[in-house]
Amino acid sequence: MLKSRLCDLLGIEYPILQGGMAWVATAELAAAVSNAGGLGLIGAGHMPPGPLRAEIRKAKTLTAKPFGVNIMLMSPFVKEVMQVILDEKVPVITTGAGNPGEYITALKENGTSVIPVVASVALARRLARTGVDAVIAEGMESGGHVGEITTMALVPQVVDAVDVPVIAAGGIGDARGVLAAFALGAEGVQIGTRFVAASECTAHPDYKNAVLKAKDRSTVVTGLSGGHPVRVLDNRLAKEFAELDRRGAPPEEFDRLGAGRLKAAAVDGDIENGSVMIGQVAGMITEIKPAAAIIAEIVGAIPRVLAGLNRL
Ligand code: TUI
Repeated sequence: MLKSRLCDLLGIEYPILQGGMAWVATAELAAAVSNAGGLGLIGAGHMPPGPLRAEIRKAKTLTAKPFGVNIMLMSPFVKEVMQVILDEKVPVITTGAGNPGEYITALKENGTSVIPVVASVALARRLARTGVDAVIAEGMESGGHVGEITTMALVPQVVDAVDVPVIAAGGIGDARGVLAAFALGAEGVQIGTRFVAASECTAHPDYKNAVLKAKDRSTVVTGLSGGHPVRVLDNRLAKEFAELDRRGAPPEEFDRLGAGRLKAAAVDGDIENGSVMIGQVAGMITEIKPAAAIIAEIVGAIPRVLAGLNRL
């Protein structure tokens, strides 16, 4: 029912990619999403090469289907991490928070599909010329590091600018969002926040419950004045960041305040002083269930949503 050229490209049943959330998207979640017919990803974040290799090997024991790794290009380990991807013959990588240009040739020669996240038309255009397999156009509804444009405005502009398949991300949590993205010209979707509330997600229970408790206006973007805008739950830490924004603090102060906070939230469950990186769709997520049930629910609701559109 839900098919696109992305399915053939990546060897998956449904064109649904799981967001590569650092500290949240571990081998267990990635394997569960891949086993359910989507593309699961391990979020490498700032992981050093050794632990990442172990996580990739664990995922290989949990699924025989293709899975990927999301690489955060601001990581201090990015060069070593790329070598791990090559050694382990990871079939797909997505990249975030930067330009993966210098790594593309080696990855392609290795047989790894490269799918960068872009938050602007200019970067999409530049990267499409370097041989990437697809791009993820991520709107500012997403959790974590974000650009400035909404999914609704960004996706069709990226679709018009590049020939490779475009995957929409940001603000997509159910079948309505998936079909809206396809209406904008996307050929796939990346879903993050909905999978935080997957049973297989190994994040701290309080982090997962923060998604269930969140309403439409529960997140804010911090760091807008300091160079790295990040969408997070509006908690005590977010208010400290807002104070830095108000007085135009230098980027180092943002980095110092943010250090270790994602782990504090996702692993230790400190959802007041930690960085709870969830998107605006959290407001419509009300239950924890297996990744396979989430995907089945999304795919199963497509005909009903389509029928509603056809009645217009
Ligand atoms: O990367 C993400 N989301 C993330 S990364 C992350 S870890 C982090 N922790 C603390 C501070 C900052 C990050 C948490 N969430 N999404 C993909 C994404 N990439 N969104 C936006 C971008 C992006 C932004 C600017 C990609 C490229 C870019 O510019 C590169 C260039 O050269 O123009």
